[in-house]
Amino acid sequence: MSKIIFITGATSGFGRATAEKFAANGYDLILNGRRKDRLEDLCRTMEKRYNIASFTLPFDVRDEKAVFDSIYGLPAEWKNIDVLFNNAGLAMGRDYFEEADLNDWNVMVDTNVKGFAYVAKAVSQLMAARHASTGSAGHIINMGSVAGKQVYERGNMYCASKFAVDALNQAMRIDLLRHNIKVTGIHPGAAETEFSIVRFKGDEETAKSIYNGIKPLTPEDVADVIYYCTTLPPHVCINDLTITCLRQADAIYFNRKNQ
Ligand code: NDP
Ligand code: 8X3
Repeated sequence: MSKIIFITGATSGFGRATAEKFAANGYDLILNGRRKDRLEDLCRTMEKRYNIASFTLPFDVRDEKAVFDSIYGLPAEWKNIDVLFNNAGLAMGRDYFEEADLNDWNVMVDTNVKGFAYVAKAVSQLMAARHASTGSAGHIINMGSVAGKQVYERGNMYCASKFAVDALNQAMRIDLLRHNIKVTGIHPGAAETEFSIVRFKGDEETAKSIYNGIKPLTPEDVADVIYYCTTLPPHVCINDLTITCLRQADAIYFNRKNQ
């Protein structure tokens, strides 16, 4: 039986690249996101290209009932999840604190914190049950950010949501110890995905300017690191990992000169 990875936010960026990386290494895929057509296209492509099986699980992670019903309703053979890549998330807006849009704040907290926690809770229950019955343990990989390690100007609620991810990553590592579940937090810096287009609400010029003078991470760079974390011996767990491109030191400092 092949191993199974469940990826939230698989319609784009890190989620999509990670789906391909794991499929290329023989994993079967459970893929989530809201854009159903993209999920179905990706599943068909991965099945044909890598001869693996796949299952689409389209839901909005903010919808508590949809999250728990979808995950608990998985067919028995798909409940044996080896790896959860808890990745769905977004930034909305880049405004000064007092000028920020409350709707943007609500969407970020509902998605990056509450939705993130719903998915992890549902899947960790499945992993704990499987560990109790078969002894086989799972691995949860949580998508944080350098924005969850250091606050930057006009990052306010996005940074707060990713600080919460960092706290929940640490909390899961502690509470899930008794089930031998590995928990890994991944904290990338700037990577060129649809992230900035979403953050700047379709303003492609501003989105592009984020990467001026640097060669940012690619989704494939991050997918390679995530895959590596899952290849370590059973007794070894990477708890926390920050990755940036060469020209980014942390959430604030970039070397955009001497291109
Ligand atoms: P993308 O915009 O390319 O991908 C985001 C993914 O999240 C999409 O598949 C989107 O799918 C999904 N998503 C968003 N909201 C929801 C929701 N409510 N329910 C289900 N799925 C949702 O960006 P990235 O790949 O860059 O972002 C992935 C994660 O990485 C995010 O958590 C982000 O905060 C984090 N990150 C990004 C960095 C970057 O520079 N790019 C750096 C550090 C962290 P759909 O719209 O189909 O629902
Ligand atoms: C995304 C990276 O630097 O835009 O989490 O916050 S950053």
